Amino acid sequence: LIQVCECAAKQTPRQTQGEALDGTVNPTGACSKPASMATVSQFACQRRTTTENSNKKITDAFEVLAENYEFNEMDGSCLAFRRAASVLKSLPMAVRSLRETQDLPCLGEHTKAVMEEVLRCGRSFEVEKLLSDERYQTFKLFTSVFGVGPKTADKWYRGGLRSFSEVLADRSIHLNQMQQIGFLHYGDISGVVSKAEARSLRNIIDEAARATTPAAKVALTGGFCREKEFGHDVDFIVTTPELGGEETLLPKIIDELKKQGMLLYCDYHPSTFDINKLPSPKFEAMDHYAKCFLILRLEGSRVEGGLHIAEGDNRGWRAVRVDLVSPPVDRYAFALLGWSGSRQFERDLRRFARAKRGMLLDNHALYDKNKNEFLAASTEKDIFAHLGLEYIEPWQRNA
Ligand code: DCT
Ligand code: MG
Repeated sequence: LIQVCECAAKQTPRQTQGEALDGTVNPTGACSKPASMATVSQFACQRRTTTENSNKKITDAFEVLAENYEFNEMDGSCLAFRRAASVLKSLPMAVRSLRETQDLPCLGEHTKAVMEEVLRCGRSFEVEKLLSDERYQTFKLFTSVFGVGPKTADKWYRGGLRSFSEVLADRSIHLNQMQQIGFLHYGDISGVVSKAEARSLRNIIDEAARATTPAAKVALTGGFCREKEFGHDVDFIVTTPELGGEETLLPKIIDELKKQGMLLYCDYHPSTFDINKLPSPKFEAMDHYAKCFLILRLEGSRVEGGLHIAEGDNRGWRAVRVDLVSPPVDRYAFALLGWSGSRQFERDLRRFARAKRGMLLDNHALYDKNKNEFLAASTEKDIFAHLGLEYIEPWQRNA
């Protein structure tokens, strides 16, 4: 059944080729393709993508569909919509007609159909249907809890559960520690972290690291190093100038945070990194460095401009998710590049390395399969240079 777009009929006769629905006029009057759309790479690591998104309506629609495919474990379709969204995010201007996008990579029939609907009607019926779909809504709700992924959400959903109160009342469900803490701090950690809060946490982690290891190096990574205004957590890479010093670094930082009364939750994973096992024959999403997933108590008095919390919340503190990763210093650049994101940017860096250069890139190393050798790097720029890529600044990696 083809759903007819209601607003197509409402299009006024004045709206001709070259004029968009919002009334902006293409100065050439023709449906010409902006020059910058003609040469877009299929690889996100060859595009510059800032946090300014001129095509947010379309990319939001794509992301709902991608997320639903993820819930249904349809990886191919999920990736197709994520790739298409990523291409549109890199464009410096809003797409006004489907014709403008004819030379863009990563746009298939389905993505184009959704895009056309959004361009014509301002919304996609497929997306709207999904947003009011019980299964989608329930998965969205359940996966918003720290420690609950699509598999658990699916189990709960198939068990007939639809709300938190039903989950919490069900005696057959045993929440693990992560999920218990997820429910306990749900209000705080399902919300977003602000840039000011991230900055304050940077100082806190910096002080905690240097209190115990004066030469420790702390770098803000993840979404906040890409200049995002908000994130779901704050990510840091921490290391020491001398090799091996990083082994005790995380436990010391964790102790220090505990001493300060900030540690609400800590899931620490010691390093399983073994240099002799490189290069990894298969791509692994997670690296082997020591890391910890934390929930910290952040005092409002430490945040410039105050906490990002609901009006009327007078606790004076909030819980925030913080990830710390601790690579050996000679792996620092690879870890930093791997954690800087975005996910799509990282995915395409690895895909580009393999497909175009015959190299294997992960968060540990870069291996040249043609020469059978590892390529050393002490900065992110070194890695881009080895790959023969123009350097892309972190704030341009919001693919
Ligand atoms: N990462 C990745 N592949 C994954 C997960 C993460 O390459 N499957 C990398 C890219 C981003 C970085 O790790 C940190 O992950 P998140 O915190 O999940 O992402 P983010 O970009 O920081 O987003 P947010 O602002 O929501 O935290
Ligand atoms: Mg993050």
